[in-house]
Amino acid sequence: MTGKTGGREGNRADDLKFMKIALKLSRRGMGFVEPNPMVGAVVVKNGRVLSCGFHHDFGGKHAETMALERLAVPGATLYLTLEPCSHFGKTPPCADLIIARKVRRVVASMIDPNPLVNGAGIARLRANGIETSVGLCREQAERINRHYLTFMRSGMPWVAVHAGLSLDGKLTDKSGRSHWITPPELRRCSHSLRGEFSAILAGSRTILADDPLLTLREAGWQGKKLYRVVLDSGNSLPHDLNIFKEQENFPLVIFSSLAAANKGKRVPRHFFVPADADGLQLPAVLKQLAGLGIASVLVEGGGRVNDSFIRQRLFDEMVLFVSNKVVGGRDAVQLFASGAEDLERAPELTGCHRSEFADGSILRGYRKCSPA
Ligand code: AOF
Ligand code: ZN
Repeated sequence: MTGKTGGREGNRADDLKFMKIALKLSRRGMGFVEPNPMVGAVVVKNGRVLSCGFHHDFGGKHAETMALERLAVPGATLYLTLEPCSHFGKTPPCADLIIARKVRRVVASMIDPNPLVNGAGIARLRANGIETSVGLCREQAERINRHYLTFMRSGMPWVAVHAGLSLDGKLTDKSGRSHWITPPELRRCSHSLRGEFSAILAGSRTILADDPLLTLREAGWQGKKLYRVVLDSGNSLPHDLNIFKEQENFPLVIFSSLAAANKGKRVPRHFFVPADADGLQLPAVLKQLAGLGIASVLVEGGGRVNDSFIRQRLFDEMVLFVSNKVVGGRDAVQLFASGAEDLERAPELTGCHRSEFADGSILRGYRKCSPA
């Protein structure tokens, strides 16, 4: 969708160059802004960048305000990775600030699906004589904000399944040990991966077997709030486990079955949901997480939990850390142990990206049919 209300069109190559800067900027809010979007803003006049901004953290200033608050820029062009807001939320409408600053032209990557905005930001700019254009780098902008868009459109979090595998798709060796399947270099990356999400989720078996902290200790993520979600249908986690530590920065959320509710709540955010032969009903779990404002979940296993998310097609993305080892063995746990009904219905990834390391690789892709 593009539209003009006077003034000359900008140079396409320049538009692309400045929008790329805005997109790159927007990513600096990654991990800190959810469930709100990552947004980048660049103010340009006569081919020069006058100022820029991005959304730093949840509830903070919007990107447009960061870029325009101390600047009167009559005649400038503003590049935005998302339509400006038109509503009074935690902050006043950015569309009004853009009008007040006398911006001549706004180039935005996409319309904001937030029902409070949904085209009204762009409409207000146009009604005030500002030239607008929407859709430049839309695909890239949508991919960057895939968590936000899924959460806004479906009311459910974006789900990524994460696993460390041998070259032949095993999560463990035949004695059931998993810890050393992925080499140390890749394991470090897997910690940083947590930073991109609002929550990490694991099953009680993994928690009991490994007693992990499931926190985020990598540089660059200080101050980030990361929910730790544990599926414990029987409500029987002993209180001395590491997972009960550090709840201030890493709030613990537990899900147990309705049948285990009589054992009481172990943490303030302890929810009881229906269970069936498969375990806890995962759509009910995800719905509850969405209710906490969690827009993205990284599923970290173990084998059974990953298998349930894959079998029920309740994932949007897969991030696989693949070592160069061939482990083999009929008893070794596989990534998708229950298996597809047939080849045609096997889950498939698209838009895959592979990073190579000395001792393995990281494969990242979206489930075909997922919105990204
Ligand atoms: C952001 N950052 O840079 C832009 C947003 O609750 P509020 O007032 O922070 O408003 C959140 C909504 O504002 C958000 O869902 C989106 O529709 C719009 N734009 N939000 O957090 C930004 N530009
Ligand atoms: Zn705004």
